[in-house]
Amino acid sequence: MADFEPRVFSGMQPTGNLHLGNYLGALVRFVELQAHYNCIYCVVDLHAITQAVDVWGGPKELAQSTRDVTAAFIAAGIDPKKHIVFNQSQVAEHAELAWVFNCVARMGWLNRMTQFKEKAGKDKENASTGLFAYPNLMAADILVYKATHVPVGEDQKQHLELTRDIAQKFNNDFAASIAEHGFGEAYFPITEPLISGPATRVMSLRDGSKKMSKSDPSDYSRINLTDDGDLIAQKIRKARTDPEPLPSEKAGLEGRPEADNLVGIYAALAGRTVEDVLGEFGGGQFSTFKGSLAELAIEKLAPINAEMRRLVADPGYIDSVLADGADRARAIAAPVMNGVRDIMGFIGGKK
Ligand code: AQP
Repeated sequence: MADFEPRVFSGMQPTGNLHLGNYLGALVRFVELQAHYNCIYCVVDLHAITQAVDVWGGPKELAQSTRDVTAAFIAAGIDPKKHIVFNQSQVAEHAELAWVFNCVARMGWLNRMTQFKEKAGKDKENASTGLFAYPNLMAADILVYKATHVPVGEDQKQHLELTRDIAQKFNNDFAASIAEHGFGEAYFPITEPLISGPATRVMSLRDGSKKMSKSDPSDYSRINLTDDGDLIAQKIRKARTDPEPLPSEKAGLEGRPEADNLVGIYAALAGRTVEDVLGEFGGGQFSTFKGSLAELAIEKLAPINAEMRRLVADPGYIDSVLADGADRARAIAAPVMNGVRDIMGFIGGKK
């Protein structure tokens, strides 16, 4: 495989408030990776509209959520000057490459995607075709920058495997044209998923078998980055648990998804191991543990919350960050897309 310049890309949907799952599963890692890579972080508004309008809320809510997610990125520690932060719809190459990938990916591949099955639910006939083709757009988001590393939560693993399959098929199907145009033996990298945030799968506070999600109708299922201290404490107090005390060993969490989730959240926020946390709280009542968890969550999230509020109060600044990021993203994406046009035989590729 040809050498590709290391580059990180990842995105988050502006479908509502970012929550603790987005934070621990992805955002914390986004921030760390800045020290080692050139990073591109995208607010994926074209993905948000794949769901029903009442889920993403309509035009005004979409604009607001896009600014909120951008504010969360910056408040959590992403530097939009050193790296790139922008919203997807400002760089048309994402949608253009996604169309080509619609023609590379196979129906059978997409039919296996569990996220579509979960989000479409029983009413598959009524899901948008965009929701079905979502993973092709995600592959385009990543590959239009030839990104080599993608930090995500566990739930996105399958989509990243599909991204790798699409890159491989494109490189194989058009190998002769890729070589003929001087791009060597592979045009797209086979991207590495980085699934290693402090908690790669945070579950709902109401149901330990469902992941914490922005679009869950119950606000008590998640801790939003915008929640104030009182609300965080209330949500943790009301989080579902079982009647047993906490175990002292990790094995004792088996078959107890709610307990497992809360202990995992504590460990991730504290930067400690699950064993260590159980060493402190094992044998005790949930109420004591929940009190400490609430304190810890408030301590970690309050500074981010305060900074988000400050940033959101200045939409002009947020919009200027997104515009500047989009210009710099486009400067990388445009030549990659031009190369695709040449490879595909589209006349007038070079601009
Ligand atoms: N519960 C989670 N635990 C760990 N990581 C998570 N991520 C999402 N939920 C969890 C990671 O956050 C990143 C951004 O995800 P997204 O907002 O683009 O979409 P999503 O995965 O579909 O998240 P939601 O909250 O479930 O959104 P809705 O409800 O709008 O679909 C990804 O890296 C994801 O893995």
